[in-house]
Amino acid sequence: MRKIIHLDMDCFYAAIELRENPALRGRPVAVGGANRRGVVTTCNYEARRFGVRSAMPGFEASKRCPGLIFLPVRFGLYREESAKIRSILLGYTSLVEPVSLDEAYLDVTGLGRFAWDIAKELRARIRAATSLTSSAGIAPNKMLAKIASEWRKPDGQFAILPDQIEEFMKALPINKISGVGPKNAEKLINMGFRTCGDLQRHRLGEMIQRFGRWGKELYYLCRGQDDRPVQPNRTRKSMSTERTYSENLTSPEACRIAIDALIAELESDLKHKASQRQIRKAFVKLRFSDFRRTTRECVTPHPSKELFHELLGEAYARRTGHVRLLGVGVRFNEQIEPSPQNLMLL
Ligand code: TTP
Ligand code: MG
Repeated sequence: MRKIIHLDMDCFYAAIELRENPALRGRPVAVGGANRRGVVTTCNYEARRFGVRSAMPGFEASKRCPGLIFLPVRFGLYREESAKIRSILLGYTSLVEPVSLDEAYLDVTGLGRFAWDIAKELRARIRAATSLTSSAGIAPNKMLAKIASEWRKPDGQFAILPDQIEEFMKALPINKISGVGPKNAEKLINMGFRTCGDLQRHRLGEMIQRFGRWGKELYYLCRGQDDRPVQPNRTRKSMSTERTYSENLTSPEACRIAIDALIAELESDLKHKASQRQIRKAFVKLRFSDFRRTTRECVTPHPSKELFHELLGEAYARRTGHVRLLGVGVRFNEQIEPSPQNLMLL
């Protein structure tokens, strides 16, 4: 049985900005979203009380919360704080997997201490070093640890013990499962699945029949089973861009037009973030409105736009239907030495 901690900083960007501008404490504050087209990256609890949320356009946020104070985003500063936090975590174990600037998984199985105490201690250290509060979830796997870290937010921690999992999962709403976003959640609910307990009533074969390959993942996740390892210092194995469309793409032509924007984005990312890496394969990924997914890939050191179009054509021919997600990407050759930058995602 593993012991996993999921650590998540509270209102991360906003908390840093408030530390830097203490005069704003107690007032509703959003980071980002000040200009016409921008969105709020995050906000403090005072603003959340008015219904302001991450990814909300600025105009919507100020409608909901008239006195809202918008601050500019300062990624450099957030990265510095993130690096301090990361080094505190690495003081406990090298099995640290950063997920974003403010979030990481730790596998503390082998440390011979109560995970609860480790979480308490590392949160106190983070607070001492940065004056920022964080929350932690403790559980036998990543999915449950992440769910648990939200439970006592802000500045708290919660553990899900092995013998509580069965009971806990039965009542858990399906949108808490890893990989079930708002749209999939809505569809599942329309199909009569509201809780993980509802999903558990179906056998593995039925799940696969209904949801394709994803059905297999769901089968285990809805039972609270998740054996994904904590992956430290991960060097990128691949790079991709993908988009979920609010209106399904209903023809090969619509897919071709949409994929060009993704290819351009991928090219720019490759140039800026992976210019030294050798490409081994290119792939195209499709997800259909009925949950089916398909991927086509081929070996190539230099993927061209024409090649992606070809892969798209093949993928589309395999299963025709309404496409709700398109992705393009590349897989890299193994890298021998992980560079220091790889320690820090972003
Ligand atoms: P979260 O952990 O999702 O949010 P949070 O830390 O601000 O708040 P909470 O207390 O609920 O954990 O995301 C971490 C940071 O990532 C957040 O401070 C800003 C950034 N972010 C975005 O830029 N866009 C987004 O849509 C989200 C969700 C987060
Ligand atoms: Mg957070």
